[in-house]
Amino acid sequence: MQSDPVREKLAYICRQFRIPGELILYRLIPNGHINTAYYAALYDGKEVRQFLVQRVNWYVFREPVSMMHNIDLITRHIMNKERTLERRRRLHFHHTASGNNYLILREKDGGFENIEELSPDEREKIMENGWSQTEWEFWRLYNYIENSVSFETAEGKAEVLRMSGKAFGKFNRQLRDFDASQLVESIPHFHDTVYRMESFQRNVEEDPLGRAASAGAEIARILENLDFAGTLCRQIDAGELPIRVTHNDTKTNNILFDRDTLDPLVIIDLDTCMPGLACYDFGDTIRFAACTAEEDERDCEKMKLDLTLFKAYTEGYLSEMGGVLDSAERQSLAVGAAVITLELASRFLGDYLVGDKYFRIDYPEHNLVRARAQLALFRDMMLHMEDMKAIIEEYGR
Ligand code: GN1
Ligand code: MG
Repeated sequence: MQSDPVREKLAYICRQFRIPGELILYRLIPNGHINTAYYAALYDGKEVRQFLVQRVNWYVFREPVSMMHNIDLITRHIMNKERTLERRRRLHFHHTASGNNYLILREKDGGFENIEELSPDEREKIMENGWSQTEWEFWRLYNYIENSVSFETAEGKAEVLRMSGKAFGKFNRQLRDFDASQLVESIPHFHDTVYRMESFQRNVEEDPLGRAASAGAEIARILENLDFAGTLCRQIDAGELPIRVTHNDTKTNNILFDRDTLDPLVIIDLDTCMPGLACYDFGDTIRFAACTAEEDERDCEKMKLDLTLFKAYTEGYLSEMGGVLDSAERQSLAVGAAVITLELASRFLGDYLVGDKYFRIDYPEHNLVRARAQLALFRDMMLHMEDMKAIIEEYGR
């Protein structure tokens, strides 16, 4: 039989996480721009068990061990609230023999080496600069949620948006009494839009690959909106918006729904759960799914805000969070959608300028195309700001 290095690595990882049986099937799960995930099925002679095996991008998540600790605390907090033990409604991370919910490995001598085999001193050295090398890899393994489905876009379905709003609204509500001081910021300044704009301006000035000339119009569009970009940061500084614990990456593909009933089962990708604003979570789903084209649509004419989908999401979200948000927060929701969209445009474009180090790309100008699509959506959101606010008022009453 031909050797298959991916299969061998996944089989090794499953053994380290003490999963019995033989790896009979795996496939790459293509969504997500940062981490790399595989579906894996193992058969132990009696039953088939299915898992998600995921390599965490250490360059992006500089303190992955702390991040796994965050996730552990958050999933436990939610579990305690829910009192439901149904396996399909929770994320369960498996542990290695030394009790870690992660595994750090490297390829060695045609096989693999687990960092736990090294001395504490050697381990510490690797952990310190783990993000800046590619030799050591950070992996985790959790339960695969059966008969579930996720949505890359809402595909025009208002019901998907309504249910997504309910799911993220409930998630925000469940975390309202979570003590944020327990969390390590997995990515500092993640939605600090002022900081993001400063980094972007630095990327433009340095222009290390000479790409800025090919993106002049897009750069100008971002720079002319610097003041608007700072809106939420100014409100935070003025103490006008309360800091909550938020998900911060609320794309609809981060919710697993029951395939038959569309019941939201579980929210995944908790990597960026950190202190944040309610409007980040509200806004990022709007950006991703309440629109008429995909995040990387090449034809910007096709990219518009879809107010029917916006309305559906608002209804779902406020059915959970309506009684929790104060009036300043409610008013920030529509602005949040536009700020998050502009912020992501600057992140995509900044990454394009420095050589695509952060977001995975499928073709050379992918990040530029993504930035253009986000800017088109941003423009349409600004045109419909008052419409968005009116819908929020309607459901927020
Ligand atoms: C990244 O990896 P993924 O697809 O969950 C990014 C988000 C962006 C998103 C855009 C850690 O999310 O912030 O909004 O791409 N995640 C991180 O699709 O930077
Ligand atoms: Mg993510």
